[in-house]
This record gives sequence, structure tokens and C-alpha cells, in this order.
Amino acid sequence: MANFFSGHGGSGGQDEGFYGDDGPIAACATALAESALTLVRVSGKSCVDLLSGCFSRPEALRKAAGNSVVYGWIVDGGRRIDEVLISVYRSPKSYTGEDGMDISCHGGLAAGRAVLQTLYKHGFRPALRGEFSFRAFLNGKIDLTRAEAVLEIVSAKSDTGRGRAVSRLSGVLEQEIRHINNLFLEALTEIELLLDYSELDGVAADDEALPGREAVVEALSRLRRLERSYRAEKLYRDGALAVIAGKPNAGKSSLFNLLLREERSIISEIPGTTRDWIEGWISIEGIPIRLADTAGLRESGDALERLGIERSVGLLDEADLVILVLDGASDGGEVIAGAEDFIRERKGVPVLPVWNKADLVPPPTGDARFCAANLCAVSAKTGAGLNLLYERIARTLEKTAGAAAPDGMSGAALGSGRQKALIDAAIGCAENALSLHDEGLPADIIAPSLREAVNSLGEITGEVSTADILEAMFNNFCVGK
Ligand SMILES: Nc1nc2c(ncn2[C@@H]2O[C@H](COP(=O)(O)OP(=O)(O)OP(=O)(O)O)[C@@H](O)[C@H]2O)c(=O)[nH]1
Ligand SMILES: [Mg+2]
Repeated sequence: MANFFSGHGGSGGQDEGFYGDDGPIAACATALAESALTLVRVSGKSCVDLLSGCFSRPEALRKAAGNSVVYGWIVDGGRRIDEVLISVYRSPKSYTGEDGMDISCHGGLAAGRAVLQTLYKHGFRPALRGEFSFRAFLNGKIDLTRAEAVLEIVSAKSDTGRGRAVSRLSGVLEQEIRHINNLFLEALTEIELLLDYSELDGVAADDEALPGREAVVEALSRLRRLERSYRAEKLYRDGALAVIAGKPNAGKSSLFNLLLREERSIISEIPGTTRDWIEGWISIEGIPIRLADTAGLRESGDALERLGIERSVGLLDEADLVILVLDGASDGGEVIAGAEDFIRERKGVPVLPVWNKADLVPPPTGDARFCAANLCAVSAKTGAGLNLLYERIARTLEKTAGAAAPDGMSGAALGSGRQKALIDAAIGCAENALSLHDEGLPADIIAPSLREAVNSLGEITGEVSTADILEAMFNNFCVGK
């Protein structure tokens, strides 16, 4: 097998070896930390024989069938290193497609490290980042969309993010990409036929009808739907920044602590308590949210407070959503006017106005201006109204991200910036092909654009790939995956 490129995983001691060889590799698949078990994973040529050389029951291991478990000790000469269970996988029925084994060692820092050191002494080399998945790709076990889904699952911040990645792992995106690719190929085949036919007949191929135009139009519409899906996927994967803002003493820190379910921010009746902003992660309906509590917004003579306010205003500019906390216990009319002014000033960023201290002063639900401002009434003290607030936060973020599940494609959606860039390129090619046809250009001028679209889609699944693409992708993985 050809060596694709040398590894430079940047993870200390990982500089030897090449992605693309099939030599025996080993790495820890679990974090080296205090835990019940540590999993050391090995794969590659002669790995069963090599491991037998440092195992207390070499013959049992050598003869072990695929999908079986062997008990014994990892040994180094006469020294016992750890008592382990080895799950044996035989090619091609393994994650990588090669012979491979998962060694369950005792947990903690020491056992896994000692087992790994023994393996390195006996001919294994440290696996590079993502090298197990890379081999799975090379051996046709997964395409690139599925490899990326593995990476997504490992780094998912919420259960929804994990669930969406799992749908890509099961091939939903791959199938959709192949379907679109076939539409382009269908159009190209029809164009080729027309060109062959016109050559034979001596007829010009610049007929008004572009063969396969319908297929290209259908492909373009499906590509656009995929393109739209990316913002929603990004929301569930990377999350959003929600900034709690408002006047001093409105109850911002109280609400922050309530949403975080933690007494993180200092709460007091003294206005101007919070100076520097403070943040924490929460999850609402599966959306990871970076929630920030900020300094109360007001004109202040205190230099330190002014600095805090400036920093808070800076954070507002980065926000995906501003939760504007209004003090319901102060004059109601002024509260609503304050909300209206704030929303007007923050054009572009969604603002969710919250009437706080509803336990002291219930919101004027009959007031037309109150209804128009779409205020959400809560009490940061009692927790009343919190469920409605959760729902409003989730819906607002989903709406700005266009997060409704794309219909008609059985949920296929993009999961990475790499995929998005290639879909954009394919869209550009399809649009170009259609406009060339609209300008009356002949089919042989249009065909290269369609071929380019096919190439872009091939890069998404990995049918068309270069060492650079693969290196950039698999270097994002952790060692052991
Ligand atoms: N009754 C009642 N009191 C509240 C509520 N929310 C906050 N408070 C009180 O209002 C006061 C101010 O609360 P904070 O959460 O510190 O207000 P803040 O907006 O963070 O204030 P600054 O940090 O000074 O800008 C405290 O005494 C809280 O106990 C509420 O829903 N009901
Ligand atoms: Mg505060």
C-alpha cells in the first residue's frame, strides 16, 4: 500500500510513521485518567503475532477466531505488566478492515501507559491522529462523510448533536450525495450520447434543449437544500452564544444562575454588582449554549464599572441571541419602552425580552404594547416561567439558523465546513451550466461544468481525494480513533 503522507500529528512522539501504510499501530482509545478500564487499540499487519510475543497465552491468541475474547496477561520478558481481556477482530470484519484487537486493561494512568510501552517495545508504533479511521476509509469500510461523522460523535457537545452525527454515520448523507451525483452523471451521459449522435449525423449539437437539463435542475435544488442544512447542523454541533443583558439590578445574574443551575454569579441588591462578564455552557433542547452574564448597562462614573460595561457591549456584538432582562418591579411602561429602544438599537441580532420579578409584579398581559413586544414573564427568584423561556430561546436560535429539518431528503444534512465548501462549489458549477445553456451555448461547452460538480461531490465522499485533503481531515482526529 502506498504511503500517503508522513504524520505530524503534533502530539509528541507521533512523528514517525505514515498514514497509508499497514504496519502494526497501537494507541490508547480512552482518556488516560482515573477510570475503571483503559482500552488500548491495535491494528495492522502481523499485529496478532506481535501481540502474542508479549502475551502470557501466545498460542490462544494466535488461534483466536474473529470476534472472540482472550484472557491473559501482557508480559515483558518474565515481568507481568497487566491482566487484560483482548477482543480479537479478523480482517475484513473489523473497524479498520485489518486484523485488530482491543485490549481492556485496568484503568488509571499507569496501566494503559505500561501496556503501550510494552507494545512499542514489541514492534508496534504509536498510531497517528485518526489513523484507525483513516485505514477504515482506505479499506473501504467508511466513506469520508462517515469518517467525519465519527469525529463529530467524539466531539459532540449535546445529545442532539450526537444524534445528527449518527445519522451521517449510518450513511444518510452519503446516499444523498450519491443520488445527486447520479443526476449529474445522467445529464452527462445524455450529453455524450447527443454529441456522438451529432458527430455521426453531422448535425450541430447546439439544439435549444439541453439533454438532462431536468436532472441538473433537480440536482441543484437538492444541493441548495443541503447547503441550507449546514447552519442548523452547526448550531447543534458548535452551539450559540446567548448574552444576558439589561439594566443594573434587573436580575440578570439571578437568571444566569437559574439557567446554569449553579450559584456562579454574585447576586446582590446593590446595582452594578456584576463587572466583568462571566460565562458557562448549558444545553436547551439539545442546543449547546454558551451563556454569558454581563454588567448592567448604565452611565457610570466609576472607571472600573465603565470598563466592565464596555466589555459587555463588545460581547453583545458577538451574540447570536440577546436575553434582555427587564426589571418588572420598576415602572411597567418604562420597562416596555426600554425593551423597544434596545431592540431597535440591536438591529440584526435577535433579542428575547424577559419581564423578570414576575413574583413581585405580574406582567400586564392585557397591555397591547406588552403583547407587541412579545415579552416572556419569569421570576428568577421562584423559577416561574422558566419552561416558556427555554422554549423561546430554542425556537429563536433555530429560526435564525434556519434549523427546521430539511424535508424530502430523509434528514440528510451537512456536518462539516469541508462538506459545505464542496457543496457550494458544486452549486456554482450547476448554476454555471444552466446559465451557459440559457445563453444558448452548446452542450460540449456546458459538460465540463457538470464534470466539475461531479468531482466536488466525489471529494465529499472521498471517491476523489488527494493526500492534502486526507491529511487535513484525519489530523483533526484524536489519537486512538
Ligand atoms: N423578588 C424577586 N427578586 C429578584 C428576582 N430576580 C432578582 N431579584 C433580586 O434583585 C436583586 C438584583 O439581582 P441580580 O441578579 O444581582 O441583578 P443583576 O441584574 O445581575 O444586577 P447587576 O449585576 O448589578 O447589574 C437581588 O436582590 C435579587 O435577589 C426575581 O425574579 N424576583
Ligand atoms: Mg449581576
